[in-house]
Amino acid sequence: MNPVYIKEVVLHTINVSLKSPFTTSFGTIKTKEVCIVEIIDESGLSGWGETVTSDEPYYNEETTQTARYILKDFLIPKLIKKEIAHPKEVKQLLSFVRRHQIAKAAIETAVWDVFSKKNNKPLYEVLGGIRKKIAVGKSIGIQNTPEELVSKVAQYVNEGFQKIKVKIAPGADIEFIKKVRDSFPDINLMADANSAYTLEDIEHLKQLDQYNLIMIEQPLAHDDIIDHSNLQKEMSTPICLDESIHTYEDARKAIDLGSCKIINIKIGRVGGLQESIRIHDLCKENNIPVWCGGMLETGVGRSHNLHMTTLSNFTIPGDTAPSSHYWHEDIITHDIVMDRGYISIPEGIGIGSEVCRKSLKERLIQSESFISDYSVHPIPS
Ligand code: OSB
Ligand code: MG
Repeated sequence: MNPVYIKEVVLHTINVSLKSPFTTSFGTIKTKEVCIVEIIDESGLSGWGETVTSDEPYYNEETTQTARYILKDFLIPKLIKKEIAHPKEVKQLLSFVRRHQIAKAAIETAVWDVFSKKNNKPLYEVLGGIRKKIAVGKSIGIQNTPEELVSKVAQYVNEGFQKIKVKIAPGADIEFIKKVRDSFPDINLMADANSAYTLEDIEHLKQLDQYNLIMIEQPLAHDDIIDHSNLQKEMSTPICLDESIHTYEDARKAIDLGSCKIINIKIGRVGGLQESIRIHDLCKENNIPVWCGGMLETGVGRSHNLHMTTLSNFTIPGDTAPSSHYWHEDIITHDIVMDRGYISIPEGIGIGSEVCRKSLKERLIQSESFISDYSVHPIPS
């Protein structure tokens, strides 16, 4: 395949507003800044990536501003004017920076897009995907009452979503899940706690075992795998890890310890598509199914999610709802739509879309272009 030469990188910082606020155990998101990364190669093709951050470090330690800073001062200087033989090399090139996975993923995914475009292939083909359409689930934020939650679930089940994920927190958990399960005995149902509990809540959490959930996501601390292993021994509901998994090594250790039976892969949280593929393959070898988590992405991050979900071990519907569930208007040229619970992978090259310049302009805070060699700090060669 043809290499890509990174001629220019542009960081477009934009402001986006969700259609409705999204509440989790760590807070409520309504608007956020995101940084859209554009890589331009020598033939004038653009590849796109997105920082799947929000303004506050509440889901994890990164924010849009920290990601922008790490991109500008460290990651872009490393990649500018470089020839990349294959995007799987980018992870190694960026490894001189510790962590900052979301910042790394934003530029790494843009390299995958421009590389696929350069080679005239849709991204899923370059990734080794096996599906042309993917099954879709819906993540529902914490509602005020069990009744409001049930009416939301009814709406999404009617729209055809193949999995319903309910956010839970102390005070909005057992009663809410019970009400949903009583109303919908047969749906694929799961709960996501975003680290709202500790091992002291073990008897409380065990009450969830009676509701036939396909999993409970990240019940315990964001940086834990030991307590999750102990909890999994006591609970019949499969545990899925989200926040705890930042690398292949994290996944390997969690699987070894029996800390989870399912893993949620988020491209941003693990630093890019290459690391996502490695975790996917490891899970497959160990009979751990995976699914693609969501970070309230614009069409750019969402497109990368769709392409990744075509890999064979993504056997559980992801949090990859269509654009219209998040935005009045998305920022990409081919809107992401759902048909009877499935999203088709666009056939175009790369992610199958470009970013719409007009949409960028309407939401723009600033565009910063990087075109020549520069270094603010010493960058290891
Ligand atoms: O824990 O999966 C999560 C959104 C922001 C931060 C963390 C999470 C979420 C979601 C939203 O669950 C999923 C979506 O994008 O629809
Ligand atoms: Mg989660």
